[in-house]
Amino acid sequence: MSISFFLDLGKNIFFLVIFLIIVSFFNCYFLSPVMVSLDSKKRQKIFAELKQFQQHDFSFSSGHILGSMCTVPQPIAREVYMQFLETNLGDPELCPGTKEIESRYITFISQLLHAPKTSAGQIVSGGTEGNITAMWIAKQLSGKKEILLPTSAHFSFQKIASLMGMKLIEIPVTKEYVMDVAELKKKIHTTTAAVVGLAGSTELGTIDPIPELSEICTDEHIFFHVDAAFGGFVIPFLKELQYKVTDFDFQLKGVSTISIDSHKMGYAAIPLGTLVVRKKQWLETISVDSPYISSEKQAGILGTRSGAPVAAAYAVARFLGHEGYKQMVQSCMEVTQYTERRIRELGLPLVMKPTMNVIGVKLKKPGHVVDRLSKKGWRVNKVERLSCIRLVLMPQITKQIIDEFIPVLKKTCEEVGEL
Ligand code: 0PR
Repeated sequence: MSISFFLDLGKNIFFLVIFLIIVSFFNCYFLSPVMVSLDSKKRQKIFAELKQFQQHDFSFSSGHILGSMCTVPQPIAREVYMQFLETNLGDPELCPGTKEIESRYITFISQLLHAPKTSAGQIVSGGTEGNITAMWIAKQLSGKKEILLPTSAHFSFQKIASLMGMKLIEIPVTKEYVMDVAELKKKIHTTTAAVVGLAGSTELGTIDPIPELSEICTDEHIFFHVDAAFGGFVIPFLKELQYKVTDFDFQLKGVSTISIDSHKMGYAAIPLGTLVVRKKQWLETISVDSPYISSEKQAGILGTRSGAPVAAAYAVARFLGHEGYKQMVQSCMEVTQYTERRIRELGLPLVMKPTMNVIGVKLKKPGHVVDRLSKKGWRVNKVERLSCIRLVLMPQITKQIIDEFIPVLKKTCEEVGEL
């Protein structure tokens, strides 16, 4: 072999090495190591792996989830959620645009609840955080620790008691499953920090006698929180649709705070709720100095929090508008009445006539029915306390789905001796 061959080879190797150095410099400089390594094969592998896990999940779009207070979000929410994925409302100066969306969304919620001009809203992750925040304010304002609440209250209050060293005093419910006002009156004391009323109970969707509770709390100067996590997006529209429902919002002057969830009947993506407080200055009682970020003070529990669910919920509200929500509630109620009729026809009793789109079906052993239904691909909730199963007729549930479900429920009840 001639010497020129070796010279050429050396030259080629030299150029190859230079080329590789340039490529690796380009990769390190312009692309992060993570991006470089995420080639399409690796992506596919990761997606396939995740899909395997996801296959085990029940999905709302299947129509087979009949016991959840959440729903498949309105399609616009999905797109907007992705668009706002990197926003952080915990540092509002980084995203003044998203902050503006948040304040517009709070205005929309406040108007829905007839909040006064003095009010303010605090975005929260859902009903649990809404209740915690409300009770935190009540504790700060009153310096007291006792919470009077119906036996039907959501279990998030147990967390509140544990977190804040507060004491829960349970008030029995009447035979209509709402808080017994006479019993409440007996329990009010100088140590009472707050009264809690439900506008859409978890188990049956009942509404406590909020107007009477409001009056009592006004007279006694007691903080009154309304948990409207579920009913907040239902009751205003039921009223407009001429259903007879109890008043629950800020038009009642004793109402101090209301929590309302967008990820339930607000048709938005998880996690999102709002706590509206009657007086803006109350938020100062749960604020701390936040010297390292753009806002001087930060109220509430969370620090870093995504703007994505807020923007998504705002888009849903803009898309549906008041009329859209009203139609959605109307159609949920039609499906509820249809379901009620079909269940009664089976010979199964209901716990009570539904107030909103939640039905309790009385059973001897609800747990057995729930387990069997689950194996057959249908999800409903068991409520052992009331010896019933709970169906929540969310927007994705149609009469056709109920027609599919009823024969399965009938057969299941026959198998376990309920029918
Ligand atoms: N207040 C009330 C009246 C509620 O019903 C709930 C939740 C909360 C507060 C707490 O809300 P977050 O869970 O958003 O913090 N009620 C639902 C329930 O227990 C929660 C839920 C939703 C459970 C969807 C299961 C499910 O698939 O049914």
